[in-house]
Amino acid sequence: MPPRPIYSALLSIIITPLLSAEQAERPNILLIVAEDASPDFGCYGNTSVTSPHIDKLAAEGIQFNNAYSSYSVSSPARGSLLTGLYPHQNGQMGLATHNYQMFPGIKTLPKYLKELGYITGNIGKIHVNNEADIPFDYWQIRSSNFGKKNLFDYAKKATEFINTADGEPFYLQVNFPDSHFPVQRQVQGRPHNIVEPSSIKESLPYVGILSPRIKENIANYYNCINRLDESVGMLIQALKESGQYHNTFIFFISDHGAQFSRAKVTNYEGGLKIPLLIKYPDKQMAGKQNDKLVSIIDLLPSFIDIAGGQASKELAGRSLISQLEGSTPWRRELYAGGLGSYPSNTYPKRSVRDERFKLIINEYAPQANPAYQCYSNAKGHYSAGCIPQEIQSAPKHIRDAYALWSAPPNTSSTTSSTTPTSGSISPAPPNTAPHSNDSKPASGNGA
Ligand SMILES: [Ca+2]
Repeated sequence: MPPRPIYSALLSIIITPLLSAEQAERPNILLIVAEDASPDFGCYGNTSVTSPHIDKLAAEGIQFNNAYSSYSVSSPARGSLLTGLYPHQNGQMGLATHNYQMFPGIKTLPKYLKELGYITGNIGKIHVNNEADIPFDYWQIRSSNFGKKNLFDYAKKATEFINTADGEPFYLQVNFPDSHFPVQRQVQGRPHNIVEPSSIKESLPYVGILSPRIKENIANYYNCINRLDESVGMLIQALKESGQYHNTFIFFISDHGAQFSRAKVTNYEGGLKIPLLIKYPDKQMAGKQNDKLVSIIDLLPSFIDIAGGQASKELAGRSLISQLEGSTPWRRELYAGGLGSYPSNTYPKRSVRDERFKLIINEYAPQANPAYQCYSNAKGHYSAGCIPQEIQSAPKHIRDAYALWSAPPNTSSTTSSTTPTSGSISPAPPNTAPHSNDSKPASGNGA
């Protein structure tokens, strides 16, 4: 055997230890995406739901109490997740179902992470166009599965993907269908813990109305949350059985808020506020709470950070891993968009908020808001909306909040929102003009 050139020998001495160290520092990333779920979990203070698996992620990780989506409809929100950009920056300003799409050739999450040596997988719906620009190595269960059937398949596919990664660092995104409408009470025996309408004593804070019909919808929305938690439990169990749990960052979010009046498709708190939890591979952040303004646009920079890369400053978001702690200044304002999601519902709006106030621009005002009309018809995806008779029988300050949503001014500023009651319809102060504790509306469709 001829002697190896000396430079080759030196190179192997230099490179081998570096690669080993790099491998050891490259954890996996699991992103769990709920659908149309506001922060209605035990860890966020909801006592009507049963969410032990999600609560455990919070207990063993960091819980964000002021996390927001960029747009309260699926495709634009998920486009932000995949690009680290606001919808107007990446082009995905409406529903993929209605042929809205990102700008051709745009750089997306799997492109970034594959460059950094990660194997990338997606399970469940993506709902962003064009798929050619979202080149996951593995992609299974492409349907929306709003029927919520065969939920164990998501865990089974996760095991299959992790085996495919074969020890290489991986990014896996799992998109569950709960709690998108229809809000089924139970499907194939799930959830095991059923919430009955008779147990619902309070409306959702931003809805403010509790008729028997709304009560049943809220109970079944909570059943979706319970079913989602069971799905998360099965997925975490699969990760543990793969042997990779100890070396995986687990993120949990929703794409945007629940589909009730004054929530999804609006720029109110009920539409934009989302849960966000991060469980580190170890327990260094266990039990931490964070109140800073964070967003779905911050996820991609966080993943790039974990993977050992450096996110471009051209991205709108920032890493929640290395830039949130310490003395680095964090943002003081956060933005959100809203176009209407599909042509017949077009009603553009933009909002910006700080820790106390939100400003919403309704570009088509004083034209009536089509989202209000959709919800008041209470059909299809909007079936949990409040109908005119329910609104008319509500106290005056609630009627006024709905009237404001129906026909907003062009610009409205509001009190805000980082408090536990944020987004709620607060009691009208005596001898003052009634107001909503939250700002103006939006329009759009579900998905
Ligand atoms: Ca959605």
